[in-house]
Amino acid sequence: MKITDAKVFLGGPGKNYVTLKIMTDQGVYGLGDATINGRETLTAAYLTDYLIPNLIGKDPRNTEDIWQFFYRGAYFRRGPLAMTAFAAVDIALWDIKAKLAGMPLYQLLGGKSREGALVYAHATGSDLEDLMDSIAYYVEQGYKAVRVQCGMPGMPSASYGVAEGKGQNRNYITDFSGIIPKEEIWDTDRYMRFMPGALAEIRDRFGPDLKILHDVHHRLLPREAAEFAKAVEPVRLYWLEDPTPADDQDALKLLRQHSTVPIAIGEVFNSIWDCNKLIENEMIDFIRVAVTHAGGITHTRRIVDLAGMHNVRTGFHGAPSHSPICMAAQAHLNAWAPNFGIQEYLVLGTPECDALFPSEHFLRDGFFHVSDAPGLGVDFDETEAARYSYSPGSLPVARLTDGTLWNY
Ligand code: CS2
Ligand code: MG
Repeated sequence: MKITDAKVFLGGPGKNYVTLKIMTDQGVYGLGDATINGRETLTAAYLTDYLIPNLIGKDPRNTEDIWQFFYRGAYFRRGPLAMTAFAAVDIALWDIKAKLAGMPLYQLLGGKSREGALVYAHATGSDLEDLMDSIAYYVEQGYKAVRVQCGMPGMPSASYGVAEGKGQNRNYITDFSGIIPKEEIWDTDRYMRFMPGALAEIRDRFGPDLKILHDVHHRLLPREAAEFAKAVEPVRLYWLEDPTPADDQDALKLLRQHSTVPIAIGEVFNSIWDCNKLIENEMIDFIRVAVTHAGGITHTRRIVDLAGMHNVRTGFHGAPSHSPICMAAQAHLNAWAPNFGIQEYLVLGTPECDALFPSEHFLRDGFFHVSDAPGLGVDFDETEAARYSYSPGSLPVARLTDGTLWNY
């Protein structure tokens, strides 16, 4: 069996999805995703200029050899762009393998460990009352878990995760007016004074059963994070996400000494080498890699297995910019993973998205149900794809009130 061709498609409804389609001499094709927010043209080029020419003629069933060929063959290993480009190829090859086997992909991973996978939605508000309405909206939709982000009184500019309007699929991250990022002003003191009280009010309003998640988005120094985690402990959060910059694997030591708040980190990680110490030293409770940014199914399941050995559960990244192909691949990993925790869920459900990526996956009562169709269970409509093209976009950057460049 041989790979005969591969194509990269750039664009999507309000998004710059990078979709890979690998074709074979037996007519079976596979789909992969190389979408990385704000750098999409680079992974598309990595695929077109380097990986696809090396794929032609190879046997698509040798997923491991092809993964090693690209990872070791790159010489300059790892990093977000390479691992995302490798991931697209890997996900597409697993799609082909599962289609050849006539099975949904999770069967090749070890079968189902659960029927539905718990998901969480993004509740957001320009102020606390607006956020309360957004939470109520998702609770009415049947969600058991919501992430809560809101604007803070007197904060010089919008804060991370604050979007206008209600309902799903609002874009509050990528600004499609070009690649020059907007600058937001961040005030840690104001956040430390406001957010613990706001989280406590949310717990009071929605009671003990709602799973409440909050994303600090890398904004606090280790000492501040320890103080903040201690202050929010009574709220019994489901998790506190990225309290400190993720590249400092020692930043959580102080926090762990002063608080038992569950910690989730990992969305900016691209390989097991970015998080092995955090996992082995049991500094986190949830690992948040995205299969698209962490080298695909072949590498992500190694991270899941290492996490499982240390009682760390999965909490895969699934931001508004993530492609339905990424979400489908994660749905299969979530159906299998013995140490599954929760899935961030925001993508599927728009008519345009469903037309471009038809699938039988579905959400019911806050649980995601993976399709039993062979392969990933998501398809790609090339006629629909022709409607979309790349539009330059960027993530904001953050500065402190004295102008110091800070973590977005
Ligand atoms: C966020 C992301 O969903 C999350 O947890 O941290 O939305 C993140 O801001 C984006 O993926 C950046 O592209
Ligand atoms: Mg996050």
